[in-house]
Amino acid sequence: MSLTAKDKATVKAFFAKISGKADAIGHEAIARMLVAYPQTKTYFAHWPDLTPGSEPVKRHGKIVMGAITDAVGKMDDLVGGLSSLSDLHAFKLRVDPGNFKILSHNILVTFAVHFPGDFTPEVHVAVDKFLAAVSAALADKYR
Ligand code: HEG
Repeated sequence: MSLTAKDKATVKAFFAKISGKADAIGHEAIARMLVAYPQTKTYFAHWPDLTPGSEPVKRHGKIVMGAITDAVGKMDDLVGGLSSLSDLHAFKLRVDPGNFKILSHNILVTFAVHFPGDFTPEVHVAVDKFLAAVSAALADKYR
């Protein structure tokens, strides 16, 4: 399951390509997650508005995509690099780690919609492996 050197290079090249649209991608991925998997809304009950296009959804999309883009630079040590973020999700936010897979799915869908040409099967598998590795690192502190 770990990323090969080729996977890592593919992920880096793809994220370089999408960087200008990262905020919009993040927004759409979070918006899709909340609409298509409404059970995820429980974690955001404190937001005034959870609908697509709302300020909190936009803000959170930007924050999450920023953290994922940052993780691209930490691919050789995701567990170490994401340790404080894992701590936050495990002990403060108490997000069930199954939700990481749900968000990853919505990110992949959003990439496919916005970059149909660049999101080849080869990119798909490399980015899927990367998001799974990010999710595993985020779940590292749970027990
Ligand atoms: Mg999490 C906050 C990253 C999945 C629920 N998330 C955050 C923050 C970051 C982040 C960077 C801000 C941390 C801070 O304020 O210091 N989240 C992040 C990543 C991923 C992820 C990289 C997966 C790839 N988060 C995730 C999932 C859920 C969730 C699947 C729930 C379904 N995150 C969550 C909540 C907050 C954050 C409830 C606090 C949001 C707020 O109150 O603004």
